[in-house]
Amino acid sequence: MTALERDGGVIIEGLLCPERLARFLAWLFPLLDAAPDCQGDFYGYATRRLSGLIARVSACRELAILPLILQLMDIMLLRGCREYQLNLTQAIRIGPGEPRQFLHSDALMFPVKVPGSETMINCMYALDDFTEGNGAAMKAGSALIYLGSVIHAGGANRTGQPRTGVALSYCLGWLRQAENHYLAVPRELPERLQRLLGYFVHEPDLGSVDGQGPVALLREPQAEPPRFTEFLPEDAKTLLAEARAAMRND
Ligand SMILES: O=C(O)CCC(=O)C(=O)O
Ligand SMILES: [Fe+2]
Repeated sequence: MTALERDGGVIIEGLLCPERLARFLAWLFPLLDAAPDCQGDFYGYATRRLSGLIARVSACRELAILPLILQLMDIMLLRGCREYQLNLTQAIRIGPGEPRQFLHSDALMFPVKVPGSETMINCMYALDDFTEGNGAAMKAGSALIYLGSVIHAGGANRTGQPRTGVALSYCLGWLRQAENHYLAVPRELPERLQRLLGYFVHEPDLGSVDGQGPVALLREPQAEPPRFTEFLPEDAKTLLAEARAAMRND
């Protein structure tokens, strides 16, 4: 069992080097400065949230595909799906005076339990120093990776300064994503990122367009209409091929 499973969360210190952190802040903070406070007893009233970070903050594209994070997701989420996806990108700036958030687990948005697997894993990157006074504890540039099932809450901010983090969560590839990336992101992105955003077919046959994988649709249209194709796991392909061959011999 990994430390993440045993403890429900792990902090990776210094995951963002100072240069990457500075680049992130330069893009994100002006957007947060201009954003209105949220309105909601869960989201808060002295808290600002900003989604669509893949489109808005180019530095977030690197963050979404950090090799160490994807290796962790491979271990954790491929237990419950054949390919996982980005669930949500959200900057969270908890302002002075915001009380402690309602205790919750982030995976509550998915009304299912999957035997042997989490439905989602969250990565919270600290962009400011998180302190006991402002509601949490880790240094800017560190990341807390925690299970979707873990009960937690943003702590009260009792200081005069805001506390800013960025949450990127990943979920099983056959679930609906919290963020509607299809409407939020531009069409031109690296294919790895497109797949991670949900432009893929989860085998068998979940999420195709005209019998094609959705990434094909994002590219140039083809002259000939492509053949309607099936998307099957390897073991199903083998079984079907054998069954078809046996029928030919009937
Ligand atoms: O920003 C935080 O400290 C946590 C926020 C949180 O848990 C949430 O909004 O789901
Ligand atoms: Fe949460």
